[in-house]
Amino acid sequence: MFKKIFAACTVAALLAAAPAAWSAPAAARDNMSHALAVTGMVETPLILTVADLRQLPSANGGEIAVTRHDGDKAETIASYKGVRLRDILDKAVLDAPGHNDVKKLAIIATATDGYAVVFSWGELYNAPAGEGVIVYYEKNGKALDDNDGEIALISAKDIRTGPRHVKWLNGIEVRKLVN
Ligand SMILES: Nc1nc2c(c(=O)[nH]1)N[C@H]1C(S)=C(S)[C@@H](COP(=O)(O)O)O[C@H]1N2
Ligand SMILES: [Mo]
Repeated sequence: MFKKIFAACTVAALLAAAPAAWSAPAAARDNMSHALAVTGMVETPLILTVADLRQLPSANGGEIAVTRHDGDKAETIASYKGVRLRDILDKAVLDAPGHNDVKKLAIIATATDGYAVVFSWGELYNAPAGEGVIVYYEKNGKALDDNDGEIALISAKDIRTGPRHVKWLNGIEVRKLVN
């Protein structure tokens, strides 16, 4: 089930990458994300593990190329399975009581290595892009490995899908940019 954030130590314990018992050669291993924290302007902050994400309505995607900003192809994903970012935000309930509050919200997706990308309420809820913004936990029919796991995000309708492809996703922060 979904847990509210009651103690900072719980957050720290869940989000910290577990130290490898033996010296890991791959840097990617240390970046593994074990949970997704939904924080900021939400009524119910959440910490979601892959097991929690599996309980939300799933959104699946077919073949997609991950292209870098210069057009080079980083990888081709055959299929992926996850949850629409919108559905996660709806679970947490946006804290925006005023008629115009939602329009001032930025939604920031962060990763364990410090990478971060920005979305707006407008594009997630009121533009074609929102349909394709998916937090995923399976790629090509399998759980995500060290290279981008356990949780990642893709914005499938972006022109170049690389920049907002977030590997090792561990945070969704909702921030009100304007008072
Ligand atoms: N966590 C994280 N995700 C990331 C990045 C990163 O540095 N950290 N780089 C992004 C960029 S700029 C691109 S183009 C794609 C593909 O990058 P790659 O070539 O390193 O796989 O991953 C994206 N996701
Ligand atoms: Mo990139």
